[in-house]
Amino acid sequence: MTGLPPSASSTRSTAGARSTAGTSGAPAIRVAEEVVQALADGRPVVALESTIFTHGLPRPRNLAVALEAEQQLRAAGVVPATIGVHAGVPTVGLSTEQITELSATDGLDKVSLRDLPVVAALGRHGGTTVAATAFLAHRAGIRVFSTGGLGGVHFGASESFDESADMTTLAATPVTVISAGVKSILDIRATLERFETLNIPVIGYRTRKYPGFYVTDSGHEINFSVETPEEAAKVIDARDRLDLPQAVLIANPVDPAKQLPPEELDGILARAWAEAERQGITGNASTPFLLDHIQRDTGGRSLEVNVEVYRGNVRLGGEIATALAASAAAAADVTGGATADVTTDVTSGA
Ligand code: PSU
Ligand code: MN
Repeated sequence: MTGLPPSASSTRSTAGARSTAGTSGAPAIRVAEEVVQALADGRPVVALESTIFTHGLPRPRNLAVALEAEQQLRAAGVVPATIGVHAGVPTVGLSTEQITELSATDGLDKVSLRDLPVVAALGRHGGTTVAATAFLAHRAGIRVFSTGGLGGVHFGASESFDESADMTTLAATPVTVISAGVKSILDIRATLERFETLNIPVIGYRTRKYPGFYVTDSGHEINFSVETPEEAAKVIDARDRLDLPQAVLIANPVDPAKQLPPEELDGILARAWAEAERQGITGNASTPFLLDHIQRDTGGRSLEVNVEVYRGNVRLGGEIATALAASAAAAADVTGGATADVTTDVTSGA
């Protein structure tokens, strides 16, 4: 999976050489040269989202966390690709200057996949959600994406229909997403059911307990776990050889010593919901509101857990990307580049 699909073009080619995008001639997606090179060389790359620092974390911590994640990956020999929309350009591999600008801009858009053409056309800045980030990462040829918490099914969704497009997008986007579960404010049971319906595999990293973002164990069981990055890479390679279209979700729990006290969580969430209801906060404004409430309610402890969760996912994303790069290199050695997808000596009688 090296090289760029036709819709993407590198920053070097924005002048036109590899420009492919429709009538305007401007590339639809800008991919940083460093990312293009790393992918072409088969070196590990990890995508990072931008909603986490445009909408998820308070200033000035947001910028520090975004830059730290990039440094963490570089220190592990992995190329980071922070993804967002800068002045209408969906960008895979934002520069430090662009990340700094986005993290300090007021009122910028939270961009899910449906919003992408709109902010692109209107030339706006935006933080990309898991859905939009996964789409852009995949279009650029990146296989691994680390985030904090995924979107999912909100409580009361059977009436409100409030379900994140993260889920349906991941059903059709064959990347690997490392998270610590879904956002703490969601209906986790319903979200796990939805992942099942959408054929999205959920795999615990060294656990069969689905993590609860702020807490190590949400109380929900999952069917499978892997013990090492190499084992995760095998699952991803198997998905690709089967040519399945959906993401693989790796659920990576926060260290139990660093979680919020689990016995406090229900009370914290109940107070946040009650306040959102009192103030009439709904729709995609709820997450920032609830997270901000939780942060103040916990005297900043939730923020520290959030940062810790993200660090853990960035670390594991780097390890899995490295394992995938090694397995791709080994496969190229054995087959001289060609991999057989279908073998004819299948003996089982169906
Ligand atoms: N997790 C957080 N804070 C966030 C998000 C996740 O702790 O802000 C973002 C992610 O970008 C995720 C998005 O993709 O929320 C989902 O939003 P919605 O439910 O509106 O689709
Ligand atoms: Mn929603």
